[in-house]
Amino acid sequence: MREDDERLDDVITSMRARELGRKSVVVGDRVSLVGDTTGEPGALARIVRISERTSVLRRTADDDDTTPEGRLERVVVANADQLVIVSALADPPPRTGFIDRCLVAAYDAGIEPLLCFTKADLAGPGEVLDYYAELHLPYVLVRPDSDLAELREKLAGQISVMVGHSGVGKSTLVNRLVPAALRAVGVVSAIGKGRHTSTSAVALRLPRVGKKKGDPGWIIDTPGIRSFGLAHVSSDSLLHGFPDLVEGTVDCPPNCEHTANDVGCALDAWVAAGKADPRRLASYRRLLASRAGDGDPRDQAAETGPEEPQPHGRV
Ligand SMILES: Nc1nc2c(ncn2[C@@H]2O[C@H](COP(=O)(O)OP(=O)(O)O)[C@@H](O)[C@H]2O)c(=O)[nH]1
Ligand SMILES: [Mg+2]
Repeated sequence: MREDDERLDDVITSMRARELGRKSVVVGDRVSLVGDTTGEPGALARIVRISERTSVLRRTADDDDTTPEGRLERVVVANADQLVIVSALADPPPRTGFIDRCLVAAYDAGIEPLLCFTKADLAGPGEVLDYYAELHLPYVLVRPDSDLAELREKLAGQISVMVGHSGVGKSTLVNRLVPAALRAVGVVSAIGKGRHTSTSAVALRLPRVGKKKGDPGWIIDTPGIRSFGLAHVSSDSLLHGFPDLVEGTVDCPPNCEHTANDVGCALDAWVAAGKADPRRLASYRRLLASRAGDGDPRDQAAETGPEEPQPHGRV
């Protein structure tokens, strides 16, 4: 991404210079270029420096990736300001286990979350908003006939990363926000259930709409992110995604890990006293358990519990 505004839309082909060593360049990185930066056909620049990242969003490599990295955490997006968690209100229904996981990843990465509920023409947000009532999270509702002005306002001046399950309407939304993006809608490959057709993150510059002044922002589409590995997040950091539970841990014994097996964990009493929704504690503990487990990330599908439908089988 370029900083000098008048050349923001230039596309400059560049390659990593040898001095970068093994350091990888990811979407959102700010880089220093040398060489031919004219952007003319055939021009090639070199990336000689990656600026310090203000935020880092990681994911666990997919279980079915046969890469040598295996399940290592990989940086997918750098310097994002906002994580737009896209969730349909119906078809498929919202999965709070996935949203909770995204919230933890956002807070851990130092990125502000924004809930974006699509398919508001099919169902209302009452139930899911009730679940998050204590968190006072910013949210927007999207339906086919909404003008997206509210969403554009929240994206303005920001670098936003969009995540969400297959089928929730991400590509539809990106195409409406950035008509030139031409993202494939409703397409999944025939190989394997719900496989995405594309896995690389792509940054798209939001167009100016009407007479609005200022930077409309960037949106980063991440078709490849299907889960966030949280193995690197401590049980206390995991709590950042559950601010409604934090105060409840004050009376915990030292070194309490807050699992269901921790005798004397004060969270049980906190919930029993009606200070927080028991579903929130259950969700926190599912995340704790999935993080502790060394198993296949497919098992994370169990996180949302049997009470919720699992149309896509993965968190
Ligand atoms: N009713 C309704 N359907 C939608 C809405 N947004 C997307 N869809 C449909 O949901 C399906 C999946 O959309 P897509 O954009 O491919 O989802 P993605 O997998 O998240 O990229 C498509 O058939 C869309 O037409 C919406 O706001 N309301
Ligand atoms: Mg899509």
